[in-house]
Amino acid sequence: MIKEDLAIESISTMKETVERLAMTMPVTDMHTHLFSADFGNLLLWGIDELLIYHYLISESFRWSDDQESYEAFWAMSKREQADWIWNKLFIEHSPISEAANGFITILHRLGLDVSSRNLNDYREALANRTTAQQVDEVLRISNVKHVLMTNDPFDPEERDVWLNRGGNKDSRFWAALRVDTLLNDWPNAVVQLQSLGYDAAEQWTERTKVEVRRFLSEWIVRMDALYLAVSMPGDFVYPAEDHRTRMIDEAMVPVCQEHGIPFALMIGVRRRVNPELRLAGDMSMDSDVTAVEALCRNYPTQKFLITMLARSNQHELTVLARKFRNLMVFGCWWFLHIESMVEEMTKFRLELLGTSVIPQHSDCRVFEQLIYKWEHSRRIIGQVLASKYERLYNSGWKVTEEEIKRDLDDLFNRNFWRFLGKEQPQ
Ligand code: RAT
Ligand code: ZN
Repeated sequence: MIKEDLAIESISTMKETVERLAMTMPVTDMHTHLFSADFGNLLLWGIDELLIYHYLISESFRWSDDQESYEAFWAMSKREQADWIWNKLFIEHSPISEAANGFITILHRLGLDVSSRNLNDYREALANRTTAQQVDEVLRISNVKHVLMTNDPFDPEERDVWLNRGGNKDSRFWAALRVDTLLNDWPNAVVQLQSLGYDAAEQWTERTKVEVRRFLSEWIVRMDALYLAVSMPGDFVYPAEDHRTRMIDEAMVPVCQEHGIPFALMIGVRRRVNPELRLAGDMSMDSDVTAVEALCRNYPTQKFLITMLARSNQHELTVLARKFRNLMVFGCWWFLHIESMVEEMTKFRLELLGTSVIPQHSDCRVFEQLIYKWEHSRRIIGQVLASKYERLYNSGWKVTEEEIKRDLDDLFNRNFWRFLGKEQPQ
């Protein structure tokens, strides 16, 4: 029996409490493409970077005609590209889409005058800030406490930071070792491994296997990587008589187990359906949830963090998480990171899994995006959770503020850290 004086007595107080806590509780953002300031230019921030976000690039081209070539866009300077996008999405049309609306949320929360619509004023307002100041300010506004990066040792600029410049020194940032090339572009991976001094060959020999394991282990240790991560095409099949299955079974899972870390798979991308859009040209596709099922069943002691890109896969994936405790469903990824999908997915996830899910990650590429991605998602997650408490309340079950905090903390932080088997850092 809860102490009567602690129970929240009215539905409206309960809703206010959930909303307030959902908006303000510190969060762990378990998948981003952000970096700490230690990584120099790899950390993107500021007005122009925000406007040339690839989500906005593809939206802008909806308004361009045949006269405006893709090449002409890519030939422009960043500032010119930003001007072009600003005109298309904010001046000539209203910024209704999630990503365009997000830019407005950012301006608003940074204290800029949204109604002026003066892009140069916004640029100037941020011009005198240092990267370190902006990182502190954005983490404060967004209440993001821990940021997981996406770390690829095959990227020469990034590798240099890890090998020669002391790596990440900011305790708010954490590494995740990204392994896409090893799984999805093996011939290229072999060349890279060889150039880094690993004795790997295109043929999957015993020696190659040992060397791939050595590469993974060394980088997990060097980065203190919290998990291994890959994004996979929708036609990923497992198990199969192919390179991916061998790589997973004989190198990646054994190394994850040796280091006691989860393996994150983000499944359902179809890369470059329009190559002219470059990074903005990727599409989603249906995936086969049975690949995840087989992984979870084959490796009951290996943890898998899974998100999928197609809306059509979401329900089945959530049901699968009821069957396997080593499966943690996370985030509303990429094209699903929009108001309506976050609401729909959060609802059925809570209905099927209670609070044993990681409802969101940001996938930010530009630092200030933390502000809008988290603000928009927190609001929806808070509303969905409140509606669940309301149903309980109507049956006489009252919650306390401490219990609301506990539940939100599970969703926003603890489910991730617990799944890792780690204490949540202070
Ligand atoms: O969300 C994105 O920005 C995508 O381009 C991808 O980076 C995706 O999130 C991924 O990690 O593969
Ligand atoms: Zn991503």
